[in-house]
Amino acid sequence: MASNDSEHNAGPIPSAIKILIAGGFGAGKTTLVSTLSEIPPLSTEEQMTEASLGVDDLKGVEEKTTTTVALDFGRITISEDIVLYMFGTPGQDRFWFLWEELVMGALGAVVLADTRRLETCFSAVDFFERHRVPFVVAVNCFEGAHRYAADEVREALDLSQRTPVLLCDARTRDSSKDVLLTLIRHVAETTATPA
Ligand SMILES: Nc1nc2c(ncn2[C@@H]2O[C@H](COP(=O)(O)OP(=O)(O)OP(=O)(O)O)[C@@H](O)[C@H]2O)c(=O)[nH]1
Ligand SMILES: [Mg+2]
Repeated sequence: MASNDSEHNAGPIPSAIKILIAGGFGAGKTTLVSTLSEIPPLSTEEQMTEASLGVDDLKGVEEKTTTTVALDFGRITISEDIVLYMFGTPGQDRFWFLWEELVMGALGAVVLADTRRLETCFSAVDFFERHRVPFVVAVNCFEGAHRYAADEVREALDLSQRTPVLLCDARTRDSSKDVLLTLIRHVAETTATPA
């Protein structure tokens, strides 16, 4: 049988790292995954209909017309031997059950906090603390919303000093890359010196 040269020269299979991009409804999770992904991201965006009125909490994000109903998926190659897979969680409370599936095998997480509704990321913080998954909090700065300092956010969310908090703009690549690098460093430190 003819051999396929490109297959033979492909080199070692890179290690895969799974991380979650989480946070409250409308915090910018889908945006962050698509900003960072080197492949066209998979997203499961659906129109919000009148059926969600009274079910989904739209306060502060009334202009939002679509929402993630399952997950976002993207990939970024860190080096020849490390590939990172990003899974964005759905933001609505009614899809909360999916988080238990998504967290399996995750090495770390980004919790996106929304400056317009900081309280919507409480449950994500709580979730990763309970599952002992190292996470960073990235405060996605929306125009016109109050600008919090990182330390104010740390205090409001009652985070330990070890948990990195940084401000970001999920729409820009450099800022989103900073978030990812901070998470990778934090995961490495946490693994080396567990709390
Ligand atoms: N001004 C501003 N807008 C942003 C930023 N990040 C996201 N957006 C916008 O906010 C809206 C919602 O972003 P999404 O990425 O869909 O939020 P999400 O967290 O995935 O939302 P759900 O999946 O419904 O929970 C989009 O219209 C984005 O363009 C940001 O950093 N600044
Ligand atoms: Mg989304």
